[in-house]
Amino acid sequence: MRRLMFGFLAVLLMLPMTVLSALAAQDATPESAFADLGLPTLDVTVTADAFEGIPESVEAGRYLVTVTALEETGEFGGGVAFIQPAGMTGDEFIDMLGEVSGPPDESGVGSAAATPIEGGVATPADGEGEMGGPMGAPPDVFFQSVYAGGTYALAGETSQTVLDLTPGEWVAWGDDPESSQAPVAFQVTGEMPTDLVEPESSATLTMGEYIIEVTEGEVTSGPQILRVDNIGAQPHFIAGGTTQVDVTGADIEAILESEMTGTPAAVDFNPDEDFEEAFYSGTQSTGTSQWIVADIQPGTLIMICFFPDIQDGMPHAFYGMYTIVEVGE
Ligand SMILES: [Cu+2]
Repeated sequence: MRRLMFGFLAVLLMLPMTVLSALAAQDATPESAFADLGLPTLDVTVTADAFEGIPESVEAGRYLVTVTALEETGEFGGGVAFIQPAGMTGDEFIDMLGEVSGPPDESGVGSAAATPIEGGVATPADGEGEMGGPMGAPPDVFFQSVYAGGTYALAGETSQTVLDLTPGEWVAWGDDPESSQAPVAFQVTGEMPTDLVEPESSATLTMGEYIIEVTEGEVTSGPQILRVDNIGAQPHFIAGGTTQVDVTGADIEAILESEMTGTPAAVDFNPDEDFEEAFYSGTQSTGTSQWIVADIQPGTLIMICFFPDIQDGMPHAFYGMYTIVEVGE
């Protein structure tokens, strides 16, 4: 269940390695649609345990972030996202992450859900929830911090996003307290430029409690730029992928419930086999926008958020934060 808690863990849930190895042959590298915008760039290489290319200091602005995940990131690849910790320095946040994730257990994942955070809101859950096990909300800082977004690439591939880095101290991290890359603190200096250019996008995805909606344009098949806005109060992200199975909301609810109970869902859709990744938009705070590149196969597009809820830590998907869109050829 812990793997439902944060960004990439959620992607792992939906992305079995069989699908990933099939994807590895595909070149989802975006057209250089962003290239003409004249944006400052941030090129980040994700290794097995580190982020390379994060400068100690950058000027505030709208950045074209290009993420390359080395082959050594393994079957799930790697990503980078940006968080401006609230009420603590970048280094303090990084120290806290070390405490939250703790030493890996035998299954290779950490022990976040089992570790109460002093002064935080992570409490032993109110007993066993309806869906099955205890799940306390993560510490306050995860809800109060500013999330600028981020992106994710499969091993050996590259992915791009355009996002805003505002003045202050930021941390580049894996959008997940348990990701294997060491987070990096860096400074963003100066003032936010007032003449920010807006990349052209084919559709706008709007996130809120607990919705993901196509509010402008249309999601089509093929490579495209999607604008992602968060108008909600809580942080949100979107994992998107297509399936050829005619999936309904009831199927998704059944699968989510089966994740909690361990009982297989009686549905035709098997996320372990029938799901092809389209994009991952790293966590964003309210009022932020980012422009991600998505390569979407025709079929049934499922977009879903697993950010833990501020009240009980339950992934937003359990509050209905997913949407299903048919994407034609
Ligand atoms: Cu959400």
